[in-house]
Amino acid sequence: LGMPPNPSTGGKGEFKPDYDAVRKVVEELLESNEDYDDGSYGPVLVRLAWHTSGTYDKNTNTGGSNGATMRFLPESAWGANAGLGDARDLLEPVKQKFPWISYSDLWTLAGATAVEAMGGPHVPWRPGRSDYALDQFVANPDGRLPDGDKDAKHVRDIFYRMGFNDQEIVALSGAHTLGRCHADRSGFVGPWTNAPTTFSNLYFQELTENKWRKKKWNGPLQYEDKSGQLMMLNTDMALLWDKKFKPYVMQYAKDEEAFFKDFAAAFSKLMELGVPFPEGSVAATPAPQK
Ligand code: ZEM
Repeated sequence: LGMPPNPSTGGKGEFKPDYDAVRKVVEELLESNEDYDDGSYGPVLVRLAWHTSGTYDKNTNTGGSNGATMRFLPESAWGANAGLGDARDLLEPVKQKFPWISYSDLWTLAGATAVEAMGGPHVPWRPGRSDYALDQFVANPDGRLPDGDKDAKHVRDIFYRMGFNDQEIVALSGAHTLGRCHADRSGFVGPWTNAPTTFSNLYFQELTENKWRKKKWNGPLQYEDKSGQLMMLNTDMALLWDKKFKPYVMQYAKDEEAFFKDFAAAFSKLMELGVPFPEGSVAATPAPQK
């Protein structure tokens, strides 16, 4: 606390950043406001970690979580990032408490912490991101994040650009077991599952076992189940309709262990895209023995 970030300038007592202490404070924040959505900030923190990372373009090696560029306009005001101010604001006191951590490390660590705290797998995470100053980078163009009303080709265009394959795309999409859509953020409405604050493979079970039909309303194209309570985006349905995506959807619906393992690997990879980890930095810490 209040210690210099660089061990080499830390004087006699060597400074060791305590990332577990950061995790603990994030965990305490998750259910600190029972009036927020379904009672947890977990889902919106996972979405922050995803959107800060999902700007990555492997062809130009631009975008990604390094830099925490969502602190600045225009990225902070992209339509795709609507509502993520809640997540950034929630983490601001954590940044104040641990000034040595970068925003980019904090936002991704919070996402990894939230997944695990909500009952999901341990997501391998390592530090090493730094925050760009405003004059240190070229702003990412808008349009790098996916649109929910589009098709499988769009989903592939977006995720292949980051360097993911079909299996990883389906695994990552399982994050929609968490949280909900908000009319005032994306225009879509409702949760994907009846347990939006628990990380599980329920999203895939709903996708494959429930009956989905177009919602009749004035809002954007989305699907609803018979109860009208649960929803799917067109991009969610596309996973079921696409011959190459579907086998993974079926597998994850049946095998939660396989989903957890593949999600943890893909989410960890997502949060590391474009991050210049120092030479010799070991691969992200593996899951602890349980
Ligand atoms: Zn989402 N996502 N997402 N996503 N997402 C929303 C909410 C959440 C897409 C999408 O358009 C939307 C991934 C992939 C894709 C989460 C995690 C991850 C919402 C609702 C939309 C519209 C936003 C709102 O109104 O608040 C599309 C089109 C995707 C790919 C094709 C991936 C990958 C994710 C993580 C690994 C999460 C956790 C939420 C819930 C947020 C909340 O506040 O409850």
